[in-house]
Amino acid sequence: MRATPENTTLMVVYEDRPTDLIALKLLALSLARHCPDIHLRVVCPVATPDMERWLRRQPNVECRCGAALQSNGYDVKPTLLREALEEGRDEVWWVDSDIIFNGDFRKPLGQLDHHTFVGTQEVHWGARQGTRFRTWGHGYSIGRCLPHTINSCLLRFTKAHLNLLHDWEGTVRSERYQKVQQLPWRQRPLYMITDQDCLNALLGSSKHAHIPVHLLRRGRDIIQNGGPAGYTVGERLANVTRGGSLPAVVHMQGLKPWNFAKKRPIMKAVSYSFERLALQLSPYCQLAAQYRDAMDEPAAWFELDTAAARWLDRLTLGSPHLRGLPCALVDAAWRRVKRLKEQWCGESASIQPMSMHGAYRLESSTTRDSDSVKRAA
Ligand SMILES: [Mn+2]
Repeated sequence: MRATPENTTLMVVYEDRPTDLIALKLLALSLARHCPDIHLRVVCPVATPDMERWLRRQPNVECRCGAALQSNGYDVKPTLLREALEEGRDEVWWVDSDIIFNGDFRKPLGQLDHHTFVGTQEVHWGARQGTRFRTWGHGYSIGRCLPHTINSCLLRFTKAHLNLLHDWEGTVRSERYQKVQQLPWRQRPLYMITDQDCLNALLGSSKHAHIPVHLLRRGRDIIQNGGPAGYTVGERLANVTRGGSLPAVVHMQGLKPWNFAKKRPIMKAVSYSFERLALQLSPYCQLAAQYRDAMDEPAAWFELDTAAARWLDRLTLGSPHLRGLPCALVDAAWRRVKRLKEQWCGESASIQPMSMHGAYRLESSTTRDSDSVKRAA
Protein backbone atom coordinates (compact mmCIF):
# COMPACT_ATOMS: atom_id res chain seq x y z
CA MET A 1 0.00 0.00 0.00
CA ARG A 2 1.30 3.41 -0.91
CA ALA A 3 2.21 5.47 2.17
CA THR A 4 -0.09 8.45 2.64
CA PRO A 5 -0.64 10.81 5.57
CA GLU A 6 -3.84 8.93 6.44
CA ASN A 7 -2.53 5.38 6.77
CA THR A 8 0.93 5.76 8.27
CA THR A 9 2.61 7.18 11.32
CA LEU A 10 5.29 9.68 10.40
CA MET A 11 8.68 9.94 12.06
CA VAL A 12 11.10 12.71 11.12
CA VAL A 13 14.90 12.60 11.31
CA TYR A 14 17.44 15.24 10.32
CA GLU A 15 21.16 14.85 9.71
CA ASP A 16 23.57 17.48 8.42
CA ARG A 17 26.90 15.99 9.54
CA PRO A 18 28.57 14.24 6.59
CA THR A 19 30.49 12.00 9.03
CA ASP A 20 27.32 10.58 10.59
CA LEU A 21 25.31 9.42 7.57
CA ILE A 22 25.73 5.74 8.42
CA ALA A 23 23.53 6.28 11.47
CA LEU A 24 20.60 6.99 9.13
CA LYS A 25 20.97 3.54 7.60
CA LEU A 26 20.89 1.80 10.97
CA LEU A 27 17.92 3.89 12.06
CA ALA A 28 15.94 3.13 8.89
CA LEU A 29 16.78 -0.61 8.92
CA SER A 30 15.96 -1.12 12.59
CA LEU A 31 12.74 0.87 12.30
CA ALA A 32 11.63 -1.21 9.30
CA ARG A 33 12.26 -4.40 11.27
CA HIS A 34 10.54 -3.42 14.51
CA CYS A 35 7.95 -0.77 13.57
CA PRO A 36 7.09 -1.50 9.91
CA ASP A 37 4.02 0.77 9.97
CA ILE A 38 6.14 3.85 10.64
CA HIS A 39 7.18 5.98 7.71
CA LEU A 40 10.58 7.68 8.16
CA ARG A 41 11.12 11.10 6.63
CA VAL A 42 14.86 11.64 6.24
CA VAL A 43 15.83 15.29 5.86
CA CYS A 44 19.49 15.30 4.93
CA PRO A 45 20.97 18.30 3.11
CA VAL A 46 24.41 16.65 2.92
CA ALA A 47 23.51 13.21 1.54
CA THR A 48 25.99 11.84 -0.98
CA PRO A 49 24.58 10.38 -4.25
CA ASP A 50 25.26 6.85 -2.90
CA MET A 51 23.47 7.63 0.32
CA GLU A 52 20.49 9.14 -1.49
CA ARG A 53 20.22 6.07 -3.73
CA TRP A 54 20.33 3.77 -0.71
CA LEU A 55 17.66 5.79 1.11
CA ARG A 56 15.36 5.83 -1.92
CA ARG A 57 15.52 2.02 -2.10
CA GLN A 58 14.10 1.64 1.41
CA PRO A 59 10.33 1.09 1.34
CA ASN A 60 9.83 2.80 4.72
CA VAL A 61 11.82 5.92 3.87
CA GLU A 62 10.87 9.23 2.30
CA CYS A 63 14.01 11.09 1.34
CA ARG A 64 14.29 14.87 1.40
CA CYS A 65 17.89 15.39 0.45
CA GLY A 66 19.27 18.78 -0.46
CA ALA A 67 16.42 20.47 1.40
CA ALA A 68 16.78 24.20 1.96
CA LEU A 69 15.95 24.96 5.56
CA GLN A 70 15.71 28.14 7.58
CA SER A 71 17.27 26.54 10.65
CA ASN A 72 20.13 24.12 10.92
CA GLY A 73 21.66 21.62 13.31
CA TYR A 74 19.46 20.23 16.04
CA ASP A 75 17.43 23.45 16.11
CA VAL A 76 15.39 22.24 13.12
CA LYS A 77 13.15 20.01 15.23
CA PRO A 78 10.21 22.36 15.89
CA THR A 79 10.16 23.62 12.31
CA LEU A 80 10.17 20.16 10.69
CA LEU A 81 7.58 18.84 13.14
CA ARG A 82 5.26 21.81 12.67
CA GLU A 83 5.48 21.47 8.89
CA ALA A 84 4.62 17.75 9.13
CA LEU A 85 1.55 18.47 11.24
CA GLU A 86 0.45 21.24 8.90
CA GLU A 87 0.41 18.70 6.05
CA GLY A 88 -2.68 17.19 7.64
CA ARG A 89 -1.37 14.57 10.03
CA ASP A 90 -2.69 14.38 13.53
CA GLU A 91 0.51 12.97 15.02
CA VAL A 92 4.21 13.16 14.25
CA TRP A 93 7.33 11.74 15.91
CA TRP A 94 10.84 13.14 16.06
CA VAL A 95 13.78 10.75 16.20
CA ASP A 96 17.52 11.47 16.56
CA SER A 97 19.71 9.87 13.92
CA ASP A 98 21.81 8.18 16.62
CA ILE A 99 18.98 5.88 17.70
CA ILE A 100 18.70 2.20 16.87
CA PHE A 101 15.49 0.28 17.59
CA ASN A 102 15.26 -3.13 19.19
CA GLY A 103 11.50 -3.39 19.47
CA ASP A 104 8.29 -1.39 19.17
CA PHE A 105 8.91 1.57 21.48
CA ARG A 106 5.15 2.30 21.62
CA LYS A 107 4.28 -0.82 23.64
CA PRO A 108 4.96 0.67 27.10
CA LEU A 109 3.00 3.80 26.16
CA GLY A 110 -0.33 2.01 25.83
CA GLN A 111 -3.20 3.79 24.12
CA LEU A 112 -2.09 7.39 23.77
CA ASP A 113 -4.71 10.11 23.71
CA HIS A 114 -4.55 13.13 21.45
CA HIS A 115 -3.23 15.41 24.22
CA THR A 116 -0.28 13.37 25.46
CA PHE A 117 3.23 14.53 24.68
CA VAL A 118 5.90 11.82 24.67
CA GLY A 119 9.63 12.17 25.31
CA THR A 120 12.34 10.17 27.07
CA GLN A 121 14.10 10.43 30.41
CA GLU A 122 17.51 12.10 30.21
CA VAL A 123 20.73 10.18 30.85
CA HIS A 124 21.35 9.53 34.55
CA TRP A 125 24.39 11.84 34.56
CA GLY A 126 22.58 14.84 33.08
CA ALA A 127 23.21 18.07 34.97
CA ARG A 128 20.42 19.33 37.26
CA GLN A 129 17.65 16.93 36.39
CA GLY A 130 14.16 18.27 35.91
CA THR A 131 12.44 21.23 34.35
CA ARG A 132 12.51 23.68 37.30
CA PHE A 133 15.88 25.38 36.64
CA ARG A 134 15.24 25.54 32.93
CA THR A 135 11.80 27.12 33.27
CA TRP A 136 13.15 29.57 35.83
CA GLY A 137 16.19 30.40 33.69
CA HIS A 138 13.99 31.44 30.78
CA GLY A 139 11.95 33.68 33.07
CA TYR A 140 8.68 31.76 32.61
CA SER A 141 6.34 31.33 35.54
CA ILE A 142 6.70 27.80 36.88
CA GLY A 143 3.56 25.74 36.29
CA ARG A 144 4.97 22.36 37.36
CA CYS A 145 8.30 20.70 38.06
CA LEU A 146 8.89 17.53 36.09
CA PRO A 147 11.47 15.49 38.05
CA HIS A 148 13.32 14.15 34.99
CA THR A 149 14.88 16.30 32.31
CA ILE A 150 13.23 15.39 29.00
CA ASN A 151 15.71 14.07 26.47
CA SER A 152 14.52 15.06 23.00
CA CYS A 153 15.89 12.05 21.09
CA LEU A 154 12.37 10.66 20.60
CA LEU A 155 9.35 12.97 20.78
CA ARG A 156 5.69 12.78 19.95
CA PHE A 157 3.67 15.85 19.03
CA THR A 158 0.05 16.04 17.91
CA LYS A 159 -2.06 18.89 16.62
CA ALA A 160 -2.93 19.57 20.26
CA HIS A 161 0.67 20.73 20.72
CA LEU A 162 0.91 23.27 17.91
CA ASN A 163 1.14 26.15 20.40
CA LEU A 164 3.99 24.42 22.19
CA LEU A 165 5.77 23.81 18.87
CA HIS A 166 5.25 27.42 17.89
CA ASP A 167 6.76 28.66 21.19
CA TRP A 168 9.68 26.23 20.91
CA GLU A 169 10.40 27.38 17.36
CA GLY A 170 10.24 31.01 18.49
CA THR A 171 12.70 30.35 21.32
CA VAL A 172 15.33 28.61 19.19
CA ARG A 173 15.10 31.33 16.56
CA SER A 174 15.35 34.14 19.10
CA GLU A 175 18.35 36.43 19.12
CA ARG A 176 19.07 35.50 22.73
CA TYR A 177 19.24 31.77 21.98
CA GLN A 178 21.27 32.27 18.82
CA LYS A 179 23.76 34.42 20.73
CA VAL A 180 24.19 31.72 23.38
CA GLN A 181 24.77 29.09 20.68
CA GLN A 182 27.88 30.97 19.55
CA LEU A 183 29.56 29.98 22.83
CA PRO A 184 31.32 26.66 23.38
CA TRP A 185 28.65 24.39 24.83
CA ARG A 186 30.37 24.11 28.20
CA GLN A 187 30.02 27.85 28.67
CA ARG A 188 26.33 28.02 27.85
CA PRO A 189 23.79 28.48 30.64
CA LEU A 190 22.09 25.28 31.70
CA TYR A 191 18.71 26.36 30.40
CA MET A 192 20.01 27.05 26.87
CA ILE A 193 22.70 24.46 26.23
CA THR A 194 20.61 23.08 23.36
CA ASP A 195 17.05 23.28 22.06
CA GLN A 196 16.23 20.44 24.44
CA ASP A 197 16.63 22.72 27.45
CA CYS A 198 14.25 25.23 25.87
CA LEU A 199 11.63 22.50 25.39
CA ASN A 200 12.01 21.47 29.04
CA ALA A 201 11.58 25.09 30.11
CA LEU A 202 8.35 25.42 28.12
CA LEU A 203 6.82 22.16 29.37
CA GLY A 204 7.43 23.27 32.95
CA SER A 205 5.89 26.70 32.39
CA SER A 206 2.38 27.71 33.46
CA LYS A 207 1.40 28.16 29.83
CA HIS A 208 2.05 24.51 28.91
CA ALA A 209 1.66 22.78 32.29
CA HIS A 210 -1.72 21.33 31.23
CA ILE A 211 -0.07 19.06 28.61
CA PRO A 212 0.14 15.45 29.86
CA VAL A 213 3.74 14.24 29.57
CA HIS A 214 4.69 10.58 29.20
CA LEU A 215 8.39 9.74 29.25
CA LEU A 216 9.97 6.47 28.16
CA ARG A 217 11.74 5.17 31.25
CA ARG A 218 15.52 5.16 31.17
CA GLY A 219 16.89 1.64 31.58
CA ARG A 220 13.56 -0.14 30.94
CA ASP A 221 12.22 1.47 27.75
CA ILE A 222 15.33 3.24 26.47
CA ILE A 223 19.08 3.08 27.02
CA GLN A 224 20.70 6.49 27.05
CA ASN A 225 24.06 5.15 25.91
CA GLY A 226 26.08 8.29 26.71
CA GLY A 227 29.36 6.65 27.68
CA PRO A 228 29.46 3.14 29.18
CA ALA A 229 27.90 4.36 32.47
CA GLY A 230 25.07 5.99 30.51
CA TYR A 231 23.59 2.49 30.67
CA THR A 232 24.06 2.47 34.43
CA VAL A 233 25.26 -0.46 36.52
CA GLY A 234 21.87 -0.53 38.29
CA GLU A 235 19.93 -0.56 35.01
CA ARG A 236 22.13 -3.35 33.64
CA LEU A 237 21.67 -5.56 36.71
CA ALA A 238 17.91 -4.89 36.80
CA ASN A 239 17.59 -5.93 33.15
CA VAL A 240 19.60 -9.10 33.82
CA THR A 241 17.21 -9.93 36.68
CA ARG A 242 14.25 -9.42 34.38
CA GLY A 243 15.94 -11.82 31.98
CA GLY A 244 14.99 -9.82 28.93
CA SER A 245 16.76 -8.45 25.92
CA LEU A 246 17.74 -4.81 25.48
CA PRO A 247 14.99 -2.16 25.68
CA ALA A 248 13.22 -1.14 22.48
CA VAL A 249 15.31 2.02 22.01
CA VAL A 250 19.08 2.54 22.26
CA HIS A 251 20.35 6.10 21.96
CA MET A 252 24.07 6.47 21.18
CA GLN A 253 24.68 9.82 22.82
CA GLY A 254 28.03 11.53 22.68
CA LEU A 255 31.02 9.82 21.07
CA LYS A 256 30.02 7.84 17.98
CA PRO A 257 31.70 4.51 17.27
CA TRP A 258 31.99 5.20 13.52
CA ASN A 259 33.89 8.44 14.19
CA PHE A 260 36.08 7.08 16.91
CA ALA A 261 39.17 6.20 14.88
CA LYS A 262 39.47 9.81 13.77
CA LYS A 263 39.78 10.91 17.40
CA ARG A 264 42.93 8.90 18.00
CA PRO A 265 45.62 11.58 17.58
CA ILE A 266 44.28 13.75 20.37
CA MET A 267 43.63 10.98 22.83
CA LYS A 268 46.06 9.40 25.24
CA ALA A 269 46.80 5.70 24.81
CA VAL A 270 45.00 4.44 27.95
CA SER A 271 41.86 6.52 27.52
CA TYR A 272 41.82 5.64 23.81
CA SER A 273 41.90 1.91 24.56
CA PHE A 274 39.23 2.24 27.23
CA GLU A 275 36.87 4.29 25.05
CA ARG A 276 37.36 1.90 22.16
CA LEU A 277 36.62 -1.12 24.32
CA ALA A 278 33.53 0.54 25.81
CA LEU A 279 32.17 1.49 22.39
CA GLN A 280 32.72 -2.00 20.94
CA LEU A 281 30.90 -3.56 23.89
CA SER A 282 28.06 -1.02 23.82
CA PRO A 283 24.45 -2.10 23.23
CA TYR A 284 24.35 0.13 20.15
CA CYS A 285 27.23 -1.70 18.45
CA GLN A 286 25.78 -5.09 19.36
CA LEU A 287 22.49 -4.17 17.65
CA ALA A 288 24.23 -2.50 14.70
CA ALA A 289 26.14 -5.71 13.91
CA GLN A 290 22.82 -7.37 12.94
CA TYR A 291 22.57 -5.07 9.92
CA ARG A 292 26.10 -5.46 8.54
CA ASP A 293 24.88 -7.01 5.26
CA ALA A 294 22.15 -4.46 4.61
CA MET A 295 24.27 -1.34 4.97
CA ASP A 296 25.91 -1.73 1.56
CA GLU A 297 29.17 -0.25 2.75
CA PRO A 298 32.12 -1.58 4.74
CA ALA A 299 31.72 -0.86 8.42
CA ALA A 300 33.93 -2.67 10.88
CA TRP A 301 33.56 -0.42 13.89
CA PHE A 302 31.07 -2.74 15.60
CA GLU A 303 33.33 -5.81 15.32
CA LEU A 304 35.07 -7.05 18.47
CA ASP A 305 38.59 -6.65 17.12
CA THR A 306 40.49 -6.53 20.40
CA ALA A 307 41.33 -9.46 22.68
CA ALA A 308 39.82 -7.67 25.70
CA ALA A 309 36.49 -7.13 23.93
CA ARG A 310 36.30 -10.75 22.75
CA TRP A 311 37.27 -12.02 26.20
CA LEU A 312 34.60 -9.94 27.99
CA ASP A 313 32.00 -10.95 25.40
CA ARG A 314 32.78 -14.67 25.90
CA LEU A 315 32.95 -14.42 29.67
CA THR A 316 29.46 -12.87 29.83
CA LEU A 317 28.05 -15.18 27.13
CA GLY A 318 27.48 -12.15 24.96
CA SER A 319 25.00 -10.59 27.38
CA PRO A 320 24.22 -7.06 26.11
CA HIS A 321 23.78 -5.94 29.74
CA LEU A 322 26.90 -7.53 31.22
CA ARG A 323 29.62 -7.45 28.59
CA GLY A 324 30.05 -3.68 29.05
CA LEU A 325 29.56 -3.81 32.82
CA PRO A 326 33.25 -3.52 33.79
CA CYS A 327 33.57 -0.41 31.59
CA ALA A 328 30.39 1.01 33.16
CA LEU A 329 31.82 0.46 36.67
CA VAL A 330 35.07 2.26 35.80
CA ASP A 331 33.23 5.09 34.04
CA ALA A 332 30.75 5.53 36.91
CA ALA A 333 33.57 5.65 39.49
CA TRP A 334 35.44 8.23 37.40
CA ARG A 335 32.32 10.39 37.00
CA ARG A 336 31.68 10.29 40.76
CA VAL A 337 35.23 11.41 41.47
CA LYS A 338 34.81 14.30 39.02
CA ARG A 339 31.50 15.32 40.61
CA LEU A 340 33.04 15.31 44.10
CA LYS A 341 35.95 17.37 42.85
CA GLU A 342 33.52 19.87 41.35
CA GLN A 343 31.61 20.13 44.61
CA TRP A 344 34.82 20.75 46.57
CA CYS A 345 36.11 23.31 44.09
CA GLY A 346 32.77 25.07 43.76
CA GLU A 347 30.48 25.38 40.78
CA SER A 348 32.59 28.02 39.07
CA ALA A 349 35.44 25.52 38.64
CA SER A 350 33.17 23.01 36.97
CA ILE A 351 34.10 21.85 33.52
CA GLN A 352 30.62 20.40 33.05
CA PRO A 353 27.75 22.67 32.00
CA MET A 354 26.38 22.74 35.55
CA SER A 355 26.32 26.48 35.86
CA MET A 356 23.02 28.29 35.73
CA HIS A 357 24.46 31.15 33.76
CA GLY A 358 27.55 29.78 32.06
CA ALA A 359 29.58 32.54 30.48
CA TYR A 360 26.45 34.26 29.25
CA ARG A 361 24.55 36.40 31.72
CA LEU A 362 21.10 37.70 31.09
CA GLU A 363 20.60 41.42 31.43
CA SER A 364 18.29 40.75 34.39
CA SER A 365 20.53 38.17 36.03
CA THR A 366 21.51 40.50 38.87
CA THR A 367 18.20 39.71 40.54
CA ARG A 368 18.72 35.99 40.04
CA ASP A 369 21.60 35.29 42.31
CA SER A 370 22.60 31.84 43.41
CA ASP A 371 20.57 32.18 46.65
CA SER A 372 17.35 32.62 44.75
CA VAL A 373 18.21 29.56 42.65
CA LYS A 374 18.64 27.56 45.84
CA ARG A 375 15.29 28.85 47.13
CA ALA A 376 13.62 27.90 43.87
CA ALA A 377 15.05 24.40 44.22
MN1 LIG B 1 21.15 11.98 19.91
